[in-house]
Amino acid sequence: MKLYYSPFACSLADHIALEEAGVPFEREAVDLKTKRTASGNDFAAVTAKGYVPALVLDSGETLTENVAVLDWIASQHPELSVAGPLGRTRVLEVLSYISSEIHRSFKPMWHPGHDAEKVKARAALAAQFGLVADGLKTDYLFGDRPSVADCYLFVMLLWAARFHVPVSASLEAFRNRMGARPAVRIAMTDEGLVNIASEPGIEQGG
Ligand SMILES: N[C@@H](CCC(=O)N[C@@H](CS)C(=O)NCC(=O)O)C(=O)O
Repeated sequence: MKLYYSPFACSLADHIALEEAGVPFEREAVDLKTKRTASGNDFAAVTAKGYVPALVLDSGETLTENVAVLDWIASQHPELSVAGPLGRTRVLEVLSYISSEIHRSFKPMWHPGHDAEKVKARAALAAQFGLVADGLKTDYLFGDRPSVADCYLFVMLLWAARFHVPVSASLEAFRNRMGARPAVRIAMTDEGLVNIASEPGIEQGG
């Protein structure tokens, strides 16, 4: 199994989930501007979509789209899923909200200029994170251990810190809690992410 990622991109969620699962996997960085992989290959040969994450399974099939990749990881590793009749649906509900609302709202932040759009995006994000904070009643979204949804939320909160989006004290505490997990430290170290909130050199994402 091989994860194609870009440092500090949304693929960090999948990277963290695979580390949390404790499974062996290969990983290769992708330059999102040139669309070349670290070994010099054309990323279009992996996925014509040209964006990360892409997870090549041992069967040779390639999965794309964060919601699908994270759902697949949870299906293989029940400790990262949520039990009960509505468990999987609730996780998909959060993953979809993060993907289609929060992740999308960050788009203007990744591009130079567009100051008015950034002001609007920051306000939208503050409201969206507020909704998530209202639902955070335990250490993690669904109890006392993280699911794949927490991995994705954590990455969005790193982006919030990077782009000065205000979030609640409860979400800041969640970010610190996730950030202290050994699997998260490993994934972030692998991606060369230290002092990420103030890291000015990382511009590929969104
Ligand atoms: N629909 C995709 C979007 C993934 C996405 O936006 N990936 C970004 C990094 S966070 C990317 O690779 N952008 C480069 C590009 O689109 O050219 C998903 O949800 O997985």
